[in-house]
Formats: sequence, structure tokens, C-alpha cells
Amino acid sequence: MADTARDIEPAVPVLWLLGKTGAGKTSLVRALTGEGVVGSGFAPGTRQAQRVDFPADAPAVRFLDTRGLGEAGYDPATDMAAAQAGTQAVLAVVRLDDPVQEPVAAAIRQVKLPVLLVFTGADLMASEAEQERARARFRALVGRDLPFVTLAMPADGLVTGIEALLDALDSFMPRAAASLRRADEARAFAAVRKTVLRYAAAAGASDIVPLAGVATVPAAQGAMLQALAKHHGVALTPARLGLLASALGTGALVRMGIGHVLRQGAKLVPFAGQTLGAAAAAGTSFATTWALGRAASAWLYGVARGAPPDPVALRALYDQALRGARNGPG
Ligand SMILES: Nc1nc2c(ncn2[C@@H]2O[C@H](COP(=O)(O)OP(=O)(O)O)[C@@H](O)[C@H]2O)c(=O)[nH]1
Ligand SMILES: [Mg+2]
Repeated sequence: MADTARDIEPAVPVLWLLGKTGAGKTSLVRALTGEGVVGSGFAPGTRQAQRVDFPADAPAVRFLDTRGLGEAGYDPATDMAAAQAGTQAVLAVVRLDDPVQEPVAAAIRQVKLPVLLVFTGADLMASEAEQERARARFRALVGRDLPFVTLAMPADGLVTGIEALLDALDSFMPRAAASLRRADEARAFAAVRKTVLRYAAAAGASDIVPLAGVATVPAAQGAMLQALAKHHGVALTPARLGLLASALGTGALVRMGIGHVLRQGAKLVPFAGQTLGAAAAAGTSFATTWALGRAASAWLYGVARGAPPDPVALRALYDQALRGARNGPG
């Protein structure tokens, strides 16, 4: 199944957002990409569908936000045909607390594309049982079972359910899901960026006082990893550190005081020469600590979700962060 999906997924897959005005389509794009203005739905009478490219400058995935279904005097037949022809999958956005769902159900019954039901407004329902009643009602309207996820996207509260959505998307749009997952990871890093900066600055300062550096660079990096692991809810066991070290393969971790932990993993030994060279070439402990923090955050993000990034991607991220740090981290 996944292989077939990969074969038919175009370079820039297009996801069709189908739903009534106010269902949460724009909120969903925002939650997935960080872009879009919530509440800027179509004024009744507006004709065109909106497109959102992500990322805007070099799109990896595109959203087609069609006009809200069920508006008085709007016959969606033409728009539906165009969307059907120009997209590869449908995210049908349905608000759990909206009692009038027939327009969306009718549209879904006609669509000949994979459909993922995205129920929104979970935070507005009194209980899980009430959520399930609303979902069952909608399922009965559509007349068949479809994969679904349930989201809460309060305007100024905690957004939940996005990971389940990305997992569901994996099965029919793996590339789009991967690209959106990277965006989610980047936002997760933004939340710990200041922490990483603080530890990198502490490590960098110890370069200026070389004797102190012997103790403080490893201490700063070790403490940083612990802080990041705690943030991601991951227990930093020696086995996991060994995995991170071998995934990075750069030696970033060799500079850490917990080297004895790492040396237990024989895998690290062959990297040692190359590693120390790389660390020296990087110039400052600031840069290597920053890069370690960036890569470790991505790695912990993946570990927390049962899917650590592959070593090639992780190393690319580390190198990129290292280059960035030498020019001042962005
Ligand atoms: N509490 C809550 N509000 C939501 C949720 N999803 C969307 N909203 C709000 O509903 C309104 C309409 O959302 P919007 O994304 O613009 O809907 P669209 O017309 O389908 O694009 C906005 O004020 C959103 O903040 C949700 O899951 N929970
Ligand atoms: Mg909208």
C-alpha cells in the first residue's frame, strides 16, 4: 500500500481541504505549517478556492482550500470537479459540535479520492463519549467507515491531534507527511532554542578560559542533553546516548564528559579520529554545542514518537547548525 502511494504521489502533492466555513480548515493549515490567517474564510459570494504552498518558497506540499460547503446559493459542483481533478487526497474537516453536516457528507460520498476525516473542536465536547456520538452520526451520514483523526485547535490553547494526523497521512501521502513532520519538528526546536543557546554560550565562554573548559564544556553539553530529553519526555539512558552518538557519527559527543558512557558502545571508537578533527575544525565549543543541541532535539523528537530520524538526515542537520553557528545562529 505505502509503496503504491509513494509511486502515485506527485512531487508536490495537493491536499484538498473540504468542509464548511468555520470548520477549522485554515486553523488546520496553520497548525500544520505555521502559515495562514485563521478566520479569513471566504466571504459569501467569493468564487475562487485558495491555495497554500508549503514551504512558500519551495513547495513540498500544497493545500487547496475550497469555498465553504453549505452556503446559501452556492452550488459546489464545478468547484468539486476541479478540486477532484487537481488533488490527490482529501482532508474532510468536520466540526464535532456542528449539527448540520449533510453538505460535507454528500460531498464525501461523491469524491473518488482517499479521504481522511479530520474532526475538529474536540476541546468543545464535554466528553470522549460525546465526541464518539458525533463521529458516529457523521459516519452514518457518509454511509461508510473512513480513517479519521480528532483534533483540538483552540485559538489560544494547546493544539492536539496533529501527530495522529501525520501518522494517518503517512499511509497515503508519505512525502507530504514527511515534509509536514519536519515543519513540526522545527517548531518543537523553536520551543527549546533559548535553552540550547544558553548552554552553547556557557560552553563557548569556557573556551575563553581554557582550564575551566575542561570541565565546563562536557558539563554544559551533558546538562543540555538532559534538559532537552526532559523537555521531550525521553529518558536519556546510556544505550540511547550511544545510539545518538553513532547516529551523529561526528564526534560531537566525544567532547562530552560522559565519554566513558559512549566508549562502552564500540561503534563510537572508529569515529574518534574523524570526530576530534571535526570538533577542532568547528573552532568553538559554542558552535559544536549549538549543533549538538539542534541535532539532539530532532533526534529526541523522533525518539519520543517512536521514529528517530535517519543518521544521514541527522548529520545534515548537525552540519547545517554548525555552519549556522559559525556565522551566528539564526
Ligand atoms: N475551540 C476550537 N476552536 C476552533 C477549532 N478549530 C477552529 N476553531 C475556531 O473556529 C473559527 C473558524 O476556524 P477557521 O480555521 O477559520 O475555519 P475555516 O473557515 O474552515 O477556515 C476560528 O475562530 C478558529 O479559531 C477547534 O478545534 N477548537
Ligand atoms: Mg478558512
